Amino acid sequence: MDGLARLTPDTDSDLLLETIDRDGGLVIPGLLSPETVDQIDRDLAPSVAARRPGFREGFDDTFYGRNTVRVQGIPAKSRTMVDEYLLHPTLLDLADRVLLPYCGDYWMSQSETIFIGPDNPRQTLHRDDLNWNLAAKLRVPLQISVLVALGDYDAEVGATRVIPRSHLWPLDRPIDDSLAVPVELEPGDALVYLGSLLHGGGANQTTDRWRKALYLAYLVGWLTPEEAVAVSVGPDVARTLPPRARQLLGFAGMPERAAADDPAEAALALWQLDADDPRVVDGTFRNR
Ligand SMILES: O=C(O)CCC(=O)C(=O)O
Repeated sequence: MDGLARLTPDTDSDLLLETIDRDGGLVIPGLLSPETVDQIDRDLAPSVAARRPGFREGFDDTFYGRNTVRVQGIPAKSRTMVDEYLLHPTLLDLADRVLLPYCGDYWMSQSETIFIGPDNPRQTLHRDDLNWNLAAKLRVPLQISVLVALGDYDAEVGATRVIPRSHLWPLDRPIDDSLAVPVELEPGDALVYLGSLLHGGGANQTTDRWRKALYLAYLVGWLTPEEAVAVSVGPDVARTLPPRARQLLGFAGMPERAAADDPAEAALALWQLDADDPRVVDGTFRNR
C-alpha cells in the first residue's frame, strides 16, 4: 500500500481533481502504452549513454544524485514524448483544472530523465514549489509534476518516496522522513503530484539495476521554468510541433490572465518578441 490512489487515465476529471486536492498526488497506471515507453526509451538512449552521471563538475551532487543521469531538452530528442506525454489529454485536463484558476496559461517547467543508478543514496524529501520560495507562501497550486516509469520502479531500485497529504502541512512543519512511502510503478505508470507535496527519489540498493523515470512538470505562466525550454528545444524543432506543444514549450506569448475588458490590460503580454508574439516562430517573425 503506497498511500496514493490509483486511477486509470479515463477516470472522470472531477474525481482526479478531488483526489489530487485531497492527497497531493495520485498514480495513473498505464498512462503511456508499452509501445510509447519503448519508443521514448529508444529515442533517449543515445543521450543517456553519452551523459556522465552527476549534476555538474565540482557541484555537490547530494540532491541531484551523484550516480543519477539527468538529460533535458527531451522534446527535441523524442517526438513521441511530445505527442504522447506532454500532450496527454488526461494530464492536460488535470493541469487545466488545477492551474488555470491561478494563471492565464501554464507551460512546461522542465522535462528530464531521472535514471538513478546502483548505490545512489535516497534524496532529501522536498517540495518542488520551493524553487519559487516566495510564491510558495501564497499556498496556491504553482506546479503539477509527473514521473513516468520507463523501466524498473520498485522500492529496492529507488521508487519515489512521498508523504501523502503533506501538501496541506504548514511549510515550516518539521519533516518526519519515516512517514514517506515508496510509490512503486510499472513501466508506463505515472506518479502525478502537486509541487507542494513532500517527495524524493528513493535509494537504489541494487548493484546492477537502474531506476528509470521521465520527469515532466507544468508550471503557472507567471513563474520562470526550471529549464530554459525554448533554448533547449529551439525554433527548428518547435516549427514542426502542434500549436499546443509550441505554447507549452515557450513558443507563444503568455497571457497573464484569461480575459480583460480594459484595452490597456488587454494589450498586456508576457513573453514578448519585439511587438510580436513568439508564436510567429512558424516563420513569419522578422527581427526588425
Ligand atoms: O527521482 C525521483 O523520484 C524524484 C526526483 C525529484 O524530486 C527531484 O529531483 O527534484
